[in-house]
Amino acid sequence: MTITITAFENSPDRGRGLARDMRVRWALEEVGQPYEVRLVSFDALKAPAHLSIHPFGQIPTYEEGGLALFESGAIVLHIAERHPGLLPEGADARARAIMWMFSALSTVEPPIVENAMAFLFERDEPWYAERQPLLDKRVRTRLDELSRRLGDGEWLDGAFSAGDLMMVTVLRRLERSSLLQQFPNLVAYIARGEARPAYKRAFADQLAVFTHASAG
Ligand code: GTB
Repeated sequence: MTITITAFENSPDRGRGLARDMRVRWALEEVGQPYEVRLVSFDALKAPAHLSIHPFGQIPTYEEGGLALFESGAIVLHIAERHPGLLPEGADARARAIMWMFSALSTVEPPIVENAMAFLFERDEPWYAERQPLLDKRVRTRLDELSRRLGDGEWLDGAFSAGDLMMVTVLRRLERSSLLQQFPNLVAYIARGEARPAYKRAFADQLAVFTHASAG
């Protein structure tokens, strides 16, 4: 059955692989599942056809036969549960890998996104200068806690899992931030994720979309 995901026709990240289709592409590459990509414009995201799949009018979505999913976490978990390679065999280790997926999405990602959104949309507001140190602090606290837990480990819990895939994609949003540089083990952790062949294939494919869009 063909797998089709959606991605931005013209991603505002200009090919940096920061939009959330990247984690789905990476997961599919890790498990060796071929997939097709339907590119969606910003207008099409809010049109009835896309809203019938994604009620919030966003990317990514995932379609396979009669199944249609939205939410990158649910999609990556679905892929990891159906195909070997992203979740450990043992039930306890599997539960912990899923725990790290949730942790990436619900504990680490929110302060990072909040900080990025404030910079993008609120930096001209008079109160931004006062608020910004607090936003940085919230991110730094999470990075500090995560860095302590990772220590000198290669991955978060034994072998590479969907938990690492999710955490690396979340942390990549900080790639240009000085906050991340204060935690060399997290910088090295991200680099290990990015060095995986499956990551490289996924990154190249999303970059090709941007290159093609900007040439056309
Ligand atoms: N919780 C959902 C999930 O995990 O799937 C969030 C999905 C989401 O935020 N999708 C964004 C979207 O479709 C794209 S990834 N936005 C359009 C809209 O809401 O109208 C977020 C994103 C966008 C751009 C950058 N960037 O330019 O760096 C990074 C991340």
